[in-house]
Amino acid sequence: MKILMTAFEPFGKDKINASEEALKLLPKEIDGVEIDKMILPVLYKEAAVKIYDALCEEGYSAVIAIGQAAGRKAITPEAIGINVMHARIQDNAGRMPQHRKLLEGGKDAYFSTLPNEIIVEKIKEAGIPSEVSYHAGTFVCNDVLYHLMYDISVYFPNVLGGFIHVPNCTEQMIDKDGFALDKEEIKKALLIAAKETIAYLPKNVL
Ligand code: PCA
Repeated sequence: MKILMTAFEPFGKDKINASEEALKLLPKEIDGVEIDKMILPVLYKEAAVKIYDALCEEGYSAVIAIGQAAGRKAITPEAIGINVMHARIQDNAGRMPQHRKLLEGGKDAYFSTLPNEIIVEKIKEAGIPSEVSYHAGTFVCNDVLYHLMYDISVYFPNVLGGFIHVPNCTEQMIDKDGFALDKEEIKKALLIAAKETIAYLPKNVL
């Protein structure tokens, strides 16, 4: 059995992305389950297509997509992806869609199927701030969550999926103020999220 964990390359003014820095620190295997890691481009559509292609090629039991949300003060599993693209900054191809739908005729929203409340409880027990978020924004992370859950509902109904936003990591705060977590702490939280997702999988897929 394998699960896929994705993070993002840097975007905007950032030289690094906290999600990528933390994902790199995770082991290749967790509780006997193989972890495939993938770094996604910060591109509307292409990032989501990369996950779809991976799901077609490999038999994943779960997909945990991860991204950075500067300004967040906690590890925030996202509950919902909405059918909106509206960019405040350019994606890495210079695109800035405004007030558009991700999927014409698509449902308004899809929910994550990760055990978000359990993940939050366990991360808090480890002394790391965490809460469920009900708004993944309208940039590329929301695109990935919406399309991942659309693809799962239509093509891969046995796969668990969802998205986790992480705060900035301390390395990004050299020339700015604001909240950040050590990348080792973020890694610890993501490890807990993976463990709880694995524990939540139906026993017959193990
Ligand atoms: N965060 C952005 C996209 C890539 C990332 O790490 C977002 O929240 O949409």
